Amino acid sequence: MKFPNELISLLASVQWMAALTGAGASQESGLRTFRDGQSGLWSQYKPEELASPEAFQRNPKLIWDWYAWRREAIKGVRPNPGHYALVQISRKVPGFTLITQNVDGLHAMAGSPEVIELHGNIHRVRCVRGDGVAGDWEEGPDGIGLCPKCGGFLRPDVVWFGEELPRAYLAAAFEASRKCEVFLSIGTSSIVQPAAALPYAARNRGARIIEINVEPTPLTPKTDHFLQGKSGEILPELFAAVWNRQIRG
Ligand code: BV8
Repeated sequence: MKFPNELISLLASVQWMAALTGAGASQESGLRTFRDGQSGLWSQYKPEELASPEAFQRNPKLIWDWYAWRREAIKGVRPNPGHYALVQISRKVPGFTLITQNVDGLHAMAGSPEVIELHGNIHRVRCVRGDGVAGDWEEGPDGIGLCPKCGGFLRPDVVWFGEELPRAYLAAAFEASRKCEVFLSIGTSSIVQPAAALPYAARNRGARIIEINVEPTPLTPKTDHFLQGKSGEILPELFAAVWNRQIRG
């Protein structure tokens, strides 16, 4: 992809950058996106219907099994070149903050040193009664994880619709968005709040907004650069166009 010179010189000198990723950033690792991720038995459900405390209350087994199916689908999935390019970019930008809506853990697997996981992580579970986080767990007679401390149900350590995001993570994400000179929105439909408000918080402080997506989103009209295409292709090309040039001096 040919990048505008203005974009290349902007990035070559940037000191503060915030990047927000969505399910599209993991799509080229072979993970279907959140909205079109349902297949087989699960295609009869909308993900938003399942990813909620009410759904778990109503039918814990169904929800527990949905996450077990998703964990299974993620097994063996590896980061793609887009994840690795973000690790490279973080080494070039002194004030770089990576924020993700994804729960797949692929950024950490790619080597990103710090990731703000706004919506939690599907590989972790926690007790429905408290905050104890278990890495592995016993399952009860109905196949649902049981808390080793209180014996109550375990649940995935993710943020469901209608649930508050971890306050410290959200505060850190807004702080980075307000401080950055460049906000990079990658592979997200820019619909789910409060994550979708982050680029606007950056823009309101004068940051330039760059979006990478295979199709326009509600954010696109507000961006300074809309790079249409796959993030696993565009991010490595963008890194080469900006920072490799610096390496050659
Ligand atoms: C909150 C974890 C308040 C779980 C997720 C009405 C009723 C109830 C709530 C609301 C309502 N209206 C608004 C709300 C708020 C709600 C919300 O925003 N709803 C939306 C649907 C309108 N938000 C919440 O409920 C949040 N909590 O508001 O709490 C509160 C406050 C205080 C106290 C108490 C309560 C919680 C939101 C978090 C929900 N959890 N995930 C799980 O994963 O199971 S969100 C879920 O959707 C995913 O994690 C994902 O992050 C998110 C958005 O999806 P995307 O990542 O954008 O993925 P998507 O599939 O949508 O799009 C993929 C994009 O990639 C597309 O644009 C596509 O074009 C692009 N793409 C595809 N391939 C590529 C690509 N791009 C580049 N390269 C490619 N190769």
